[in-house]
Order: sequence, then C-alpha cells, then structure tokens
Amino acid sequence: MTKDSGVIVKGIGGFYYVKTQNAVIECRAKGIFRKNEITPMVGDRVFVNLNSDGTGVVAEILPRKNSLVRPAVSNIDQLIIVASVVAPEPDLALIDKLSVIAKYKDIDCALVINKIDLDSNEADKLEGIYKGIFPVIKVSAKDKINLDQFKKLLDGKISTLAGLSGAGKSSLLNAVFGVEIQKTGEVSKKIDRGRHTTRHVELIPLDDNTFMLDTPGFSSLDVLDVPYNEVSKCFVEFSKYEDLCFFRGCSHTKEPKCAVKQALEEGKIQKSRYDNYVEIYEKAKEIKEWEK
Ligand SMILES: Nc1nc2c(ncn2[C@@H]2O[C@H](COP(=O)(O)OP(=O)(O)OP(=O)(O)O)[C@@H](O)[C@H]2O)c(=O)[nH]1
Ligand SMILES: [Mg+2]
Ligand SMILES: [Zn+2]
Repeated sequence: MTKDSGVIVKGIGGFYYVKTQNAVIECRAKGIFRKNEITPMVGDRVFVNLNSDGTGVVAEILPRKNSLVRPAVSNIDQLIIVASVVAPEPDLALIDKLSVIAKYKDIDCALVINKIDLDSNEADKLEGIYKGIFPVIKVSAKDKINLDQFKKLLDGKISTLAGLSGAGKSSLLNAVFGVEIQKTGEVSKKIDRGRHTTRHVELIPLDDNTFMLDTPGFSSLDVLDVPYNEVSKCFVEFSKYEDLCFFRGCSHTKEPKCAVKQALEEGKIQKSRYDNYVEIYEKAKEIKEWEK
C-alpha cells in the first residue's frame, strides 16, 4: 500500500482534502476515528493510505499543537497582526487584544506594519512599542518594501492574518504569493462585515509547506474567553517582573509594591500596553463576578 503525508486543508461532508508534497488528495477518514470520536480537523498533519484511484484514507493524525473551536482548525503556528500606519490608523487596543488571544491559545504572534510608504515615522513609533514583545516587520505592499521579510515570516508555517479592514492583508498576500484571499478594495467600501459570517474553514497552500487560514478567524474570537487571572500572563513582557510583586497573584492594578507598575513608571513597560492590560483585565473580571 502506498502512503503519503500532508496537511488537511479542507473538510466537506466527511471528505478531507490533504495537501501532500505533490497533490491534494481527497480522503475519507479511517473508521477507527469515528469509533473513538476523533474528527480530523483542518490543519491536522496526517498520514494517508493511497487508493489506486487517486483517493486516500486518513490513517493517522499526528498530535495537535493546538486547536481552535471557532474557526475549527488545528496547528496554527502564528497569528500575524497586520496594522497600517495610516488609512486606517493602528488600533493598539485591537493589536493587544489579538495578541492576548493568540498567547492564550498557544499561538505565536507577529506584527506586520504595512503602508510604510505613507508615513515611515509613524511606522517607527509603532515598531518601538512592540519590538521586544514579538517579531515586528515594516513593509509596503504597494511599493514592495521588505516583502522578502514577510515571506520569510510565513515560510514553512500555518499562519492566520488579522487586523483592521483596509490594513492591507489581502494586498500583502497578493503581492508576495500572488493569491487572491479576498478582493482588494477601497477602505471606505469595507464596512460590511456580514460577508464574513458564512465562510468555511480552509487552508490556502502558499507554497509546499506554507499555509494561510482563509478566514478572518481571530476577529470572531473574544478576549473575554480568557480567564481574568490569566490575562497578565498573555502580556509576555510583564513576566520578568511578576515574580517581584509584593503580593502573590498581584493583579498589577491597585496593589501596592507592584513590580509591573514600577516597570511601567521606569518606562520598561509601554503605557499603552499597560492601559490595555488593565482594560481587558477589568472587563474579564467583571464578567466573572457577574456570572457568579
Ligand atoms: N499606500 C499603500 N496602500 C496600500 C498598501 N497596501 C494596501 N494598500 C491599499 O489599502 C487598501 C486596503 O487593502 P486590502 O489589502 O484590501 O486590506 P485588507 O486588510 O485585506 O482589508 P479587509 O479584507 O477588508 O480586511 C487597498 O486600497 C490597497 O490598495 C501599501 O503598502 N501602501
Ligand atoms: Mg482582505
Ligand atoms: Zn503586580
């Protein structure tokens, strides 16, 4: 029996489409999976047994690195947050929210600052806030600046893109990989979000082992699903101070002798990051208390 391995890029009505090195193979899942109540997911790295007619059977699913429920997808390596310097202006609260969700789901995060052709000073400022927290690159899809860095960031990984409408997510994918993920359009025409709701989950192969999730997945996840007492862990740059707080389990909001607040005062933690932390923490806590 011939075998092959690959990644499930799509699942429709009991069929799984597995991208291998050379082809996309239509597969059924082995009966044992249903018996054990295991459902193959988009993103799963699998072994398939090949039938003589070119179809296959998913025979083994490798352990999942992570998995999301909505969208139902596994093994996402990284969330790439795309922010433009202007038109639209960067939304720091959104960037921080997205990065908290990613961290909580065990997904790496990177920031791509786009449209640096329009204002490179603003780009440097934004970079200054986030460099040292996660990888940051500055690009222009329009003028094709640093697109090799964007390509390298995605290389060999399963990524998902998020960011404000109009930031340039589709333009970047178009410019680098020549794929049409969503139609590029004018910023002003992009207010209608309804069109996102019925999309199925699919991984778009960008090259042999590089994939992009073709749904605005993270915009439908809510930061308030993160338990309030885990929010601070998702602000990775707080971690080296947390152990120094006077109180165990310090929330870094109202407690005295808080090392995180100290670091903020000394300029070692960015004010916008701290403010957004407090906002997310307070909201998450409110919900928790309301639920009691
Ligand atoms: N000046 C400039 N304009 C850009 C750049 N990248 C994209 N744009 C323009 O910004 C607008 C929005 O780009 P899109 O790629 O559609 O943005 P998007 O993030 O995919 O937006 P949604 O699909 O609505 O989430 C388009 O008019 C692009 O031509 C850039 O690097 N510089
Ligand atoms: Mg788009
Ligand atoms: Zn503290």
